[in-house]
Amino acid sequence: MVEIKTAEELNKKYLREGMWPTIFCNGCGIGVVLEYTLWAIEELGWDMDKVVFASGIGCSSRLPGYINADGLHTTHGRAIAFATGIKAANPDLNVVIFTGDGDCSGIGGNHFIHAARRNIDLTVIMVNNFVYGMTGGQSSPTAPIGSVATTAPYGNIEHPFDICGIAKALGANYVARWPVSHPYQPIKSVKEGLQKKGFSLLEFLAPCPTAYGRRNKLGDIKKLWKWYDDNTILIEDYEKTMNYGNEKEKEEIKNKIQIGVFQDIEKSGFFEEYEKLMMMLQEKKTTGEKK
Ligand SMILES: Cc1ncc(C[n+]2csc(CCOP(=O)(O)OP(=O)(O)O)c2C)c(N)n1
Ligand code: SF4
Repeated sequence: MVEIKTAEELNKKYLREGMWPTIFCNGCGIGVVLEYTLWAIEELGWDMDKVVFASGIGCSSRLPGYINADGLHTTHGRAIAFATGIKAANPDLNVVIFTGDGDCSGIGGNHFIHAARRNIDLTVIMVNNFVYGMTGGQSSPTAPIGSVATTAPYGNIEHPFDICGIAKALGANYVARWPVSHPYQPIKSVKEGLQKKGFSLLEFLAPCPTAYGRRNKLGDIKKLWKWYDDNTILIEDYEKTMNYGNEKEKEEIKNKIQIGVFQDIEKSGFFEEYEKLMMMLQEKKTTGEKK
């Protein structure tokens, strides 16, 4: 096996060069989510013939098209439903979903909720740029209060959807959130999510300079990327400050977005339970037992 050391080598191994250039604008965070995912797959040494990528519609949902592997570019919000079918029919495949915040928490919200509740063995990688990017920047369910969008010209008045909080509450086996501005922890976390049996959610906070940063006056690309460092805090640091910090310290972090691993458990998933049920019924059939 050739050892991959640089991003160029990584791209050569995993991407479809014929699909270049990508549709992504300068400074967009989506490509970085792809890089982190590919580094994680490379480090795991996965056979790409055993991986299928599924996506819905949106800028982030274009990702499977760039990867030299089987992929399904489905309809808006429905990637998880298609992915569930792929996994049910081919349990040996690793099924990875790329989705946007609009795709996953808006139009596909119900699919997300029930796949997490059933702990279906899928890895969902959600690129959260706070807007419906591809269609020009409408406010999405994850948009921060006060953020400006084409549909919220005076600032968003809705409470944002905490996708990690929901996945955790529903008992998904692995739940993590990272900004794309941090390289190492996210790659480690993607590896953990990919390997985990049951439902995994990796939420990536990613800049969309075109439809979000510009409208919210977050500055040039460099400043916009720094926003993600300045406005996020590790879960452990947040809890430490909230428990032991003084009032000023608490005030400084209270609106920051928490990042890190929110849940890492080993709960039995839908397919494992289904398999057990089938075996039990088969046994009853063999022994002639009625109930
Ligand atoms: C059923 C349906 N409704 C609306 C659209 C229009 N549409 C295409 S992409 C998109 C926005 C996607 O936003 P998001 O999922 O946040 O991804 P991003 O583009 O920000 O990566 C919308 C609303 C569509 N294609 N299909
Ligand atoms: S519109 Fe936003 S999300 Fe879409 S490619 Fe451009 S920067 Fe990225």
